Amino acid sequence: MKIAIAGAGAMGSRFGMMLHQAGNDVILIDQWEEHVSAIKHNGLKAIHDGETIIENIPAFLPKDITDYHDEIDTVILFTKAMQLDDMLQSITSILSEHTTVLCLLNGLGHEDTIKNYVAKENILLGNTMWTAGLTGPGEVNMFGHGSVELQNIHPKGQDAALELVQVFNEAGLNCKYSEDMMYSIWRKACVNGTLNGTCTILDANIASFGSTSVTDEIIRTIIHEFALVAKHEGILLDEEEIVNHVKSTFDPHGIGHHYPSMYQDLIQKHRLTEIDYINGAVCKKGETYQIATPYCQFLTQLVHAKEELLKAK
Ligand code: NAD
Ligand code: AOT
Repeated sequence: MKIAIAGAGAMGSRFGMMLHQAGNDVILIDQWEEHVSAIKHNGLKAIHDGETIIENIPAFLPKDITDYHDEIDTVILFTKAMQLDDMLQSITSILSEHTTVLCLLNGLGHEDTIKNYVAKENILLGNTMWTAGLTGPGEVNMFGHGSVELQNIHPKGQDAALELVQVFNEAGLNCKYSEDMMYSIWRKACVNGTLNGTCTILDANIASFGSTSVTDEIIRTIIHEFALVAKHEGILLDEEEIVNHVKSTFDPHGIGHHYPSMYQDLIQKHRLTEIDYINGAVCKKGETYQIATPYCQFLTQLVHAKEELLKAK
């Protein structure tokens, strides 16, 4: 399959690497010049569970993608939430009526942005429990195991969705066709809503956050707030199952050593975060539905305060 990764940061590099290793025709698109240049000159380097792998994968800056004329079967969107609109604007030249676009970003509401650029028949929504971190230009650290879920938003997109599930599984990405992707998106939003802001403010990885005496109460309260709001949108979250799902990530032999992407952004790189698309989105919806979401609100405020203190950009 001919696949373009739109946003070849930590996760885009991981997926690009695994899909390329499985024999797909992959291209990477990213605006970070040093990163693209390093991949062009030295290949994409990954430390995969301690072992170094290098793959030569074509990499492009967005300004150069307009010169690219091969038909792309699938675009995988992997920017941060606040970068999605700009990315879609810069890749319109590679989107044909036969191009399927899969969104794997964390957070809520991305379909509204994508619908401005892509026909509904061509949109797939998904999410992933894989993790990754960039260690420098052209270098990605990938450890632990994960999974992917995806689904078409229009019945006409189902064949493309099922084909992509197969391509992902051939690449070892452990992918499942979701029968209810909006539920899956809210379930993953609960993972990020309980772990990303908290680990960022506490300067902790997932396992450390999981080890405190107050963690259980924090995650239950946040998940309850998500569930109250989701219910207003017709999505009935199984809170107990989701609490256990979040706790399953604490295992230090699994992905417990992962520092969430929000931590990587704000604490390590002084970048603005996706908090407004996770806990912040739940607060905003809560205001509309007149549901109090005090833990989500406080966490959103703390993360924004930290962004200010660190002069995040
Ligand atoms: P990242 O910041 O490492 O990568 C995003 C990349 O997109 C960057 O390299 C950036 O240069 C590029 N980009 C942004 N706007 C662009 C534009 N207009 N044109 C070209 N390139 C552009 O982010 P990430 O950690 O890979 O996360 C991507 C998404 O996946 C986020 O929604 C995140 O929450 C989610 N996620 C991350 C992890 C993780 O472990 N890192 C795990 C699961 C999900
Ligand atoms: C994560 N991490 O989604 C993934 O870093 O944004 C992130 C992220 C799977 C399980 C637990 C955390």
